[in-house]
Amino acid sequence: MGQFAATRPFAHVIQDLFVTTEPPKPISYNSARFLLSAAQLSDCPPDSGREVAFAGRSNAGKSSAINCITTNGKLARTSKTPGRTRLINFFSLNRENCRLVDLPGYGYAKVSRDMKDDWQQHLSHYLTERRSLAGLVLVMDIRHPLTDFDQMMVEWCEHNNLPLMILATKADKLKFGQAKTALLGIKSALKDVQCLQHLIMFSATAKTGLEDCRNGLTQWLEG
Ligand SMILES: Nc1nc2c(ncn2[C@@H]2O[C@H](COP(=O)(O)OP(=O)(O)OP(=O)(O)O)[C@@H](O)[C@H]2O)c(=O)[nH]1
Ligand SMILES: [Mg+2]
Repeated sequence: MGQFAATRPFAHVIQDLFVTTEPPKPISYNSARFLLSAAQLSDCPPDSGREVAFAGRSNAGKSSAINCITTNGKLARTSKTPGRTRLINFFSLNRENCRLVDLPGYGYAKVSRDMKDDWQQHLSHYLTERRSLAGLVLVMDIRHPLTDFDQMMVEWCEHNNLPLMILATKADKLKFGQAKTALLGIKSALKDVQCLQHLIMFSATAKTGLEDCRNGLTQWLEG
């Protein structure tokens, strides 16, 4: 004991015993990097930590929303052609084991029935089995909100107690008053939905709602 005690005050030794790790860094969305693409659940990264998945109709603007949030226009591939994102794409963040997930869009008509069934099966497998899923971001075009599929997703979240955020996106396509009315319509239609934690008017091009969206994601990812 002699030598150690002689060079370090006792109070510091005690302090070191309790202060073992530094507090984690705040999440920075600019840090997002492509991690991997998965065709099915077994290809996904290990199911630990926390991730937030973006779901919604084909062409709704999921990949564009992810690119806007991460300030990286090239991160998630976007396209005018619906059905672009066919795999589950994972993006890592600067916090260990925190991920954003771009899900394949649903409701894309121009693919074969078999392919559709295949995607839907992978999607529902992911949603039901993934334990690290901390919340779902449902992206819908503010001009065409709450399609049958969207409502199914809302009901699914409600049934499974999964926190839900809705991004009513492409708000730049409407006048502000029209966008506000559309948002109120969604709010009123979903007034009894308990799992809905954030309903945000969004635009990837105008960056509307970006800070609210990031704050909601951080709340879920930091737990
Ligand atoms: N004006 C405007 N266009 C947008 C916005 N978000 C997306 N878009 C456009 O909508 C189209 C589809 O966007 P994506 O982000 O590829 O849509 P997605 O939901 O990822 O589509 P899938 O991968 O096919 O499921 C692209 O042409 C985008 O540029 C937005 O906020 N405003
Ligand atoms: Mg996409």
